[in-house]
Formats: sequence, C-alpha cells, structure tokens
Amino acid sequence: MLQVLRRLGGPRATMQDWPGLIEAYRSWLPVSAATPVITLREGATPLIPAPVIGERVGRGVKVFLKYDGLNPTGSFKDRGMTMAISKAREEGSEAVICASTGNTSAAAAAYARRGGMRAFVLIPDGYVAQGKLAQALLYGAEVLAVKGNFDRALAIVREVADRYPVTLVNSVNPYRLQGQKTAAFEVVDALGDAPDWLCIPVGNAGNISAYWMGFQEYRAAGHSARLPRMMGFQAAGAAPMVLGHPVDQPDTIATAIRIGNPVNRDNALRAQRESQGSFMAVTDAEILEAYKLLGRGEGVFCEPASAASVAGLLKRREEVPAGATVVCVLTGNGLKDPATAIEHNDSTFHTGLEPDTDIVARVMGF
Ligand code: AN7
Repeated sequence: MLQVLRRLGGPRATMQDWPGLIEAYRSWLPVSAATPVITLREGATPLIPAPVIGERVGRGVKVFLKYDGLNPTGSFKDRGMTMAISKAREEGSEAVICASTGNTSAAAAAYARRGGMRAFVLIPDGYVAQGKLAQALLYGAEVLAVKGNFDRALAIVREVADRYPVTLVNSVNPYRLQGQKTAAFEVVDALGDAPDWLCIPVGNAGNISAYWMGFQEYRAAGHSARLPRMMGFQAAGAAPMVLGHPVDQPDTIATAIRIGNPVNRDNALRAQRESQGSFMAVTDAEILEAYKLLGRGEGVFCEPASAASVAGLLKRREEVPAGATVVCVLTGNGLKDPATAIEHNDSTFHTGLEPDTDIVARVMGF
C-alpha cells in the first residue's frame, strides 16, 4: 500500500496520507473527474501473519489474514460502498436501498449519509447481529425489518429499485464488485505476488467474484506472476454453491452468510472453474472453533462468518502444498456480533466477586 501511496503522493507520503481506495486505485476503477468521491478512507487493511494457524496446517505453509474488519464500518463492504455510493451521487441519486444480513446495511448507511442521501435498508427480522443494527440506526438509515430471510428481502428491494427512484446498492450493482476487487490488489501489493490459495467466506458470492477480478487484472498488468486457487467456504446450513441448488431455509450461526440463493452465483462459479478452486461447506461447530482459535491463538477478533475462511483452510489443510502461501479473508470485525463472542468462548469469567484483594488473588490461583 505504501508503494501505491508513494506513486501518488511522492516519496515522503505515509499511511496517514492514504486517500481511500478510489484515489489509491483510480486508474483501475470506473471513475472520472466528474465522480464525487465519497470516502471514509477505507482500504489499506493489514495482512496479518497467522503463525498459530500456520502451525496447525503444517509443512511450512505460511498463513496470512486479510483483516478487512478494520475498514471504517468494520467490514469489507466499505470497499464496494465507496464506489456504489460515489457513482449513485454522480448519477444524481437522492436515495439508495439494499437488503442485508447486516454489514451491507451498515456500510450503505454510513456512505449514503456522508454523501447526503437517504438510505433504506431491509433486514431479516431477528437475524442481524446487534453491532450491525446499531450502526445502521446510528448512521441514520431508515431500517425496515421484514419477516423473511435475506433472499426474500433482496427480491423485494430489486422490485422497489425497479419501480421507484432509489438506487440499488446490493452487489448486483456492478460498482460494488469494482470497489471490492481492490482487496486483491492490496494482497498482491503486500506479498509481492498472489498467494497460492485464497480462502474466503461465501454468502451472496460477490466478494469471491470481486477478488478473482482483482487478481486477474493485476496479473494481466504484470503486477503478479501467478493466480491463486479460489477456495470458497459456506456454512453447512446455507451452502447453495456446494449443493448446486438454492436453499429455501438457510440456517447458520454465521448470520452474515445466512443466504440461500446467491445473486453472484455465475461469477463465483467462473472464479472457481478458472482458478481450479472449489466450494466447500463448514459446520457451525467448525466455524466456532476457528473463531475461537483466531481470538485466543492469534489475537484477532473477527465475526463468525469470517472465521469460515479459516475453518475451511483447517478442514482442507492436507491439500495445501508444502511451503505454500495462503491468505484467509476476514471479512468483518468481531465487535459486530458481541453476543456470539460472549456465548461461545473458552475463557473463564468470574462474576460477583467481593472487592477484596485476597479474594481476587485466590481466584487468580495464588
Ligand atoms: C462478514 O451484509 O450479504 O459472498 O448483506 O457480511 O460477497 O456475499 C454480507 C456478506 C462474508 C459474504 N463475510 O460475502 C450483507 C451480506 C461477512 C459478510 C460475507 C458477508 P458475499
């Protein structure tokens, strides 16, 4: 990222000068001088070494975490939303709409308000993690909770956007994937080449499609020598890409990827085919194991859906070539979903202690 920045800002530029991903990758994106750039300085997220997970995989495999939970609203959705909202503004739109399992709604709300637009968000009633709902409300979205799952909500917002003057900012909006592809650029910029494997959670299948686009474009321009295998992981109760057909009643603890009918199915299948990648399901138990390992083992707090990438890598560890480089995408911040962390952890939590030094010391085991 610093190289990118210094190309733009000269040799003295520091990360403090990071302008957001549209300015950083302007020549790769469908923007012009007429595009009002609506940014919260998203992107430039860290690629964190994960030695404990690497050890579990074994055979000298190097594992990195692309921690996109450090974006301004806490998920990778900011990458797509800075583009979608800037283009909506350019086109004179005054309102945007999306369906969301939570993160898209938070990002849409933040960027739309920053761009002076109304944000309507439809969420599946009762299935959005608390932090995400808090964000959408605080950023000033108009939140509509519908009695139905994400897929139903998406069908409704598509019809609403067809009939009324509101811009759809789900990942059927092509600008979303354009913004999201910059994460692949950053991975290559950080590693000096593409990884051997890219492990990624899959819900509506937009992000895996965007990464593949980014890796291909960067290689075509000579920025990398190779392409990764795209390894997509879905929750077992919401695994249409694995089963090969939509799932009517998707169900998983990873509510972000509780999606039964992915709109980017065809793009994701192409990514899989062209990269010799694959889709696989991981159970909620495997997701929670990976989630806890990331926290306790690596000091990295992601949301459950994001941990599917690591759960998948661990499940397929024997297939990773010795010495390979693997990037697991951590799509969202753990703080999005505090309830799951409080319910599922292996820590000790002593409550109701008298405020007494000896008592505290005894509980500590001294
Ligand atoms: C943390 O916010 O679909 O396969 O409405 O929040 O590109 O859909 C979120 C998806 C992975 C899956 N990890 O990405 C929404 C929504 C997290 C997510 C995904 C989502 P896609």
